Amino acid sequence: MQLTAKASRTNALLISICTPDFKGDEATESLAELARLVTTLGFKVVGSQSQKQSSTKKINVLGLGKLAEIAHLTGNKGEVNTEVEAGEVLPEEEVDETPFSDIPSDNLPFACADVVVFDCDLSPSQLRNVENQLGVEVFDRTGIIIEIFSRHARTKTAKLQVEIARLNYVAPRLRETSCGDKERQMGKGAGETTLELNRRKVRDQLADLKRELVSVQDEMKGRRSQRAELFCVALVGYTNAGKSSLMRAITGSDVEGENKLFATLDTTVRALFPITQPRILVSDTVGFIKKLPHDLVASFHSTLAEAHDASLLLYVVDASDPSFRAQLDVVHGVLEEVGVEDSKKLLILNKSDQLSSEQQQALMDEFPEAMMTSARDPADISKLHKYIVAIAQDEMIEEEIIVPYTANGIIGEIRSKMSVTKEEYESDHIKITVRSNAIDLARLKKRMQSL
Ligand SMILES: Nc1nc2c(ncn2[C@@H]2O[C@H](COP(=O)(O)OP(=O)(O)OP(=O)(O)O)[C@@H](O)[C@H]2O)c(=O)[nH]1
Ligand SMILES: [Mg+2]
Repeated sequence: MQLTAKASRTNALLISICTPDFKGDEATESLAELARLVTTLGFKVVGSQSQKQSSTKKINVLGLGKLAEIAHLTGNKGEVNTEVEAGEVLPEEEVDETPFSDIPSDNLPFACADVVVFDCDLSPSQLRNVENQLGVEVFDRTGIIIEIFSRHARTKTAKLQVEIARLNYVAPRLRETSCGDKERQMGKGAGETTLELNRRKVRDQLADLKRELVSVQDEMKGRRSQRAELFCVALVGYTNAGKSSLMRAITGSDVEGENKLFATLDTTVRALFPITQPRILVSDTVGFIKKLPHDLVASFHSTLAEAHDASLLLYVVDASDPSFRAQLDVVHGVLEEVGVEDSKKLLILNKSDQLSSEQQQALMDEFPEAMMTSARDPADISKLHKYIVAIAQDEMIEEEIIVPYTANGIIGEIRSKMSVTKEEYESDHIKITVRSNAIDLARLKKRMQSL
């Protein structure tokens, strides 16, 4: 599925299905997040509807009365089937309808919603049923997230990963819409239906993309192993928490940070600035979200490999967002799923400039180990820089090295790669005390033996 509606002129109506497992604040916050996702795509949210159901699995998702109501809001372009189909569970559980939630209702009555977006995942047949009856495009949460990822992917790896996830999402939907179409087409094999042809095309495309991805990933692996001996810090966290902003501030780089969801899809690696000896690397990673489609999690394994290799993980949260605790759980969940073991970690309560001093104090009482920052405050950035340097120093070993004056180039190499804490000049050698990681030290000793 691809968004065909023209984003700039698209009015979106959001639908929330509240179930016994998904209701109250959780459902309200999730709907607000869906509104942000939909806005990120350039749609205009014109309103929302929510309904209580026992599950999200009904063939029409909504009760028939609600469906007719929504059909009205979308301009009655489809045909609501009021006949109850064989096997359909009657909507007796359909109680306590909430006509409108607090998502923008200023445009109500809806001029007409052009698309309807559900805050849950729909099966291909549910999508088709609702679409037929409403006569407008219908999206589910995963479809919207995949579309955002498709639009924001910049590097080859991210594009390949997202395209694989998109095709996996599209494939079953393709099957449904092509069902029963026996028409012959160019390129079809003997006896092959359009459905089979389309399936084969997707399969071939997926195989090509996966092959390409493997070769790109091998390259990335090579680059990562070259950096293996350096101390690496990874910024991880929920989308929009401020990871890229902090990254930009502590590395003096121009990494993109934007007020849109999933601004970053590619891992960027930069050196901590002001530069340290040896260099410390910082990587910015893809942001997470609740109900991140499984395929996307899988496809971002390699992107998150940076976090996997990091010696220090900075968990960034937007402390001004009341739902940051739940967001942090999501981050822990995804990192666990991709097998990132917490090496050392620091919780960063970001966007502190949005909090009163009382709120800041309460959070520090709740999270005494955390660091409170505003990516906009140079003093906080310098505090974070110092913290990272101190942790990196802790990881290092201090050692005294005797370098004869005849050992050409070695002194320069030591000074450029290691942190020198003391130099004593003797008659025929220099005694240098360095702090360095074990790998660099072992390499240096080997090189000196061969002199
Ligand atoms: N007020 C305030 N805004 C911040 C702060 N840090 C980041 N922001 C804003 O929050 C928005 C999101 O910041 P990003 O740095 O793009 O967030 P991110 O975590 O990289 O987001 P993704 O790439 O989507 O995962 C931007 O509009 C930033 O300007 C902060 O400390 N205070
Ligand atoms: Mg970012």
